[in-house]
Amino acid sequence: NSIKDEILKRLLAANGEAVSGQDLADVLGVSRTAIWKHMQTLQEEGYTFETIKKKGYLLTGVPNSLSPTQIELFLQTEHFGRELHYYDVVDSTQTIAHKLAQEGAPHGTVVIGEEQTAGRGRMARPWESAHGTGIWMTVIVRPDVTPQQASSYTLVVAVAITMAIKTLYQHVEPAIKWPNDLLINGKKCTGILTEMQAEADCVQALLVGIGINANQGAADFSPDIAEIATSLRLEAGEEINRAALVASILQYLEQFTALYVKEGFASIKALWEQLSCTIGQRIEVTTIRERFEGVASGITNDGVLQLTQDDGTVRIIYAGDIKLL
Ligand code: BTX
Repeated sequence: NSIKDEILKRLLAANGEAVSGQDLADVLGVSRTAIWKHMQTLQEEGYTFETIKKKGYLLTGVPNSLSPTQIELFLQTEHFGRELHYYDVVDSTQTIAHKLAQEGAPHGTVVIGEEQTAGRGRMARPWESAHGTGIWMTVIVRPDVTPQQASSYTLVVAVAITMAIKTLYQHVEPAIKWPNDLLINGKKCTGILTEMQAEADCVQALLVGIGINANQGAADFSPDIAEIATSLRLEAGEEINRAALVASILQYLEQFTALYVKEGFASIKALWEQLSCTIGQRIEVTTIRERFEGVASGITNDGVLQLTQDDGTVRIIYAGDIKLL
């Protein structure tokens, strides 16, 4: 709703000053009653105001929510996040995105839930997604690439998220752990789950699930993950504006996706290597079939991990979990 957004923009820009309802009505060309109705809606969304006699509305609090209104305040993309499906509680944003993609949702469509009751990671592992604390979202991407090429897209997403976090929280140092985690000080703060709808040689859609621990405190994680998980707030030492972070991620993602479609993963590889904590490390790899160790020696132009074993043989890893030793 654009009038409501305009009102909100003006209230935010007023920076602690009251804004007169009459002025708002005049500038936006609507009635005082219309303004009042929009203020009611904003209040329902969690914005708080004081009404100051003869002066107008004073904004006293904004919700830390991921409502479209909040995100649009920061959004600078062309496609990503321009169609936004926002829910309070969902089973998994992946499930909803799969359905929307099948129904033809456009490139860049985003699904967000404040809480997931059945959030999932790879291989059906559970992903903890408590209410209002994190960013639980799926982006529907329709890149013009083959299913084989698409396997490196998770790495592109990891780069985009890392860049967004570094831009907004300069003293936080996220590092990418191949293939789909971001660690801060060795603990997991973000996971990425990329699923695909494809035909033999054509990608219909990638469903890019992004889970970011934003405002959890240490006691908010279950005992299962308390030792291995962290949140941005714990690392940055400040409350995280989730809407601003979502907008920044979508902007980097739009940019890097365009580059990736045009020039392939090779064009992002150097940046990935720079942002990763994997290369040069001794690691243990677990695949569905086996477990082995070696030094992560590099990554190919397709995003495949190269591992040098102690006897000098080089193996390539398409999929699996790694542990930094
Ligand atoms: P993964 O398989 O690499 O990691 C899953 C593992 O991470 C779990 O087994 C558990 O040990 C740990 N874990 C679970 N929850 C958390 C958490 N909140 N913080 C840190 N560690 C955790 C990673 O899979 C991919 C996760 C994608 C999640 C997004 S959220 C939006 C979208 N919807 C959905 O259902 N999944 C994706």
